[in-house]
Amino acid sequence: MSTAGKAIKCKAAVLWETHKPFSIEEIEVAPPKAHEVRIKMVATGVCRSDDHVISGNFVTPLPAVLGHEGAGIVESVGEGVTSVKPGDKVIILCLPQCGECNTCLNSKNNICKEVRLSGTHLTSEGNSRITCKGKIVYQYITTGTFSEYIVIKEISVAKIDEGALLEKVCIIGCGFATGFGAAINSAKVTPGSTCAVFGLGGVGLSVIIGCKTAGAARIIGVDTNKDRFAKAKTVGATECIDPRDFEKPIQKVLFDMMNGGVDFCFEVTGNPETVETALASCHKDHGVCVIVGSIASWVQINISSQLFFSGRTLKGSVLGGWKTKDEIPKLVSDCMAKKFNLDPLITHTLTLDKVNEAIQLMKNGQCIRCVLLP
Ligand code: PAD
Ligand code: ZN
Repeated sequence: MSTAGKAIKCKAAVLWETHKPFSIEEIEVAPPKAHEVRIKMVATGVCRSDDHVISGNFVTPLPAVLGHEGAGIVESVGEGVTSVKPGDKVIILCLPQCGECNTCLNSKNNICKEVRLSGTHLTSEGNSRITCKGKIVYQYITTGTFSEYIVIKEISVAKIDEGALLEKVCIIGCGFATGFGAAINSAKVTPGSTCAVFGLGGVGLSVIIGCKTAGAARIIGVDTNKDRFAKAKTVGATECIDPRDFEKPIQKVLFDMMNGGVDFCFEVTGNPETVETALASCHKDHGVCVIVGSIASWVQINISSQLFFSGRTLKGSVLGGWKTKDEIPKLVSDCMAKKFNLDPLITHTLTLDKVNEAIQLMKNGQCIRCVLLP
């Protein structure tokens, strides 16, 4: 029997308060309104940005369904939806592409104005299509993929190849696209160059894959968790170092190793202190430093003015600079064409009801990406 036009009762992982575990709740997902799409989620990755909400580093209205890195199948569509239809395999875009705002019309930008206008809310009415025990449950960054069903705007979803393995390609929705694009689009890593990547989680390892794809000659992985080194080398790091193994500050180590610093450096730990370190690790005349790690909005960063008496560039990068609706499906096709391999990044697969275990594995540094199956 068709579920179109009716509310769907299903399970989701709801965060009621920060610093507390998720509870698996029965929720009600309303039918999609105009320009909205209801999706049956098939797989969703767990990203550090979800944990930033639990720990209070990202402030978002609660209760909420978190999760923003997912893939699924369209169940039904609201009026006026033209780019997807029921039965289509889709990837969730945690950064929308409305195609009409100044950002979307500018080839150099990807942070669609819709993400700022609507914030965490799904619609212009400031709503969510999810309720639990009669209360509105917000959808984190308009997505909320830790759920069996979600309703999102058409601009936040893209059709992908029929043959795509959703359990795998879901991580392209955030972690992979973010890291890979930071190297390819934001830094524009050049062939034969030298790179350093601070933080070897799912995002940092994806930066390494991007640097390798761009033809970098040396890629140095930097992490305080040595368990990450073998994996970093599998995906393309030429060497890995732990800052705690040196008496000198790590930026001096990299300066000496690389004759004045690396050509491209990436901060992917999310620590405010590492921003200055990563910038100082860049070549003083031409180094480019890209900040990928997310830092709480109220944190100020201290950077020595001397670092700017140089030719260094410091820049940010959101979701790898991709124009999401146009380009994320192409990344899925590239994955299917084996242009890159996501297997080393997915270390765990669990059912959605094990979401708290997945968060713990991430916090303990035991997993790279855990994919949850709703
Ligand atoms: P993760 O926690 O899996 O990986 C972070 C890694 O950094 C771990 O391996 C840590 O051991 C390592 N680390 C922590 N502190 C240090 C340190 N001082 N020196 C060296 N290594 C250290 O996270 P992730 O890969 O899922 O995400 C990384 C960051 O990227 C995180 O802050 C997340 O919120 C952010 C992010 N940003 C965007 C974006 O669009 N800019 C998108 C997605 C994620
Ligand atoms: Zn993410």
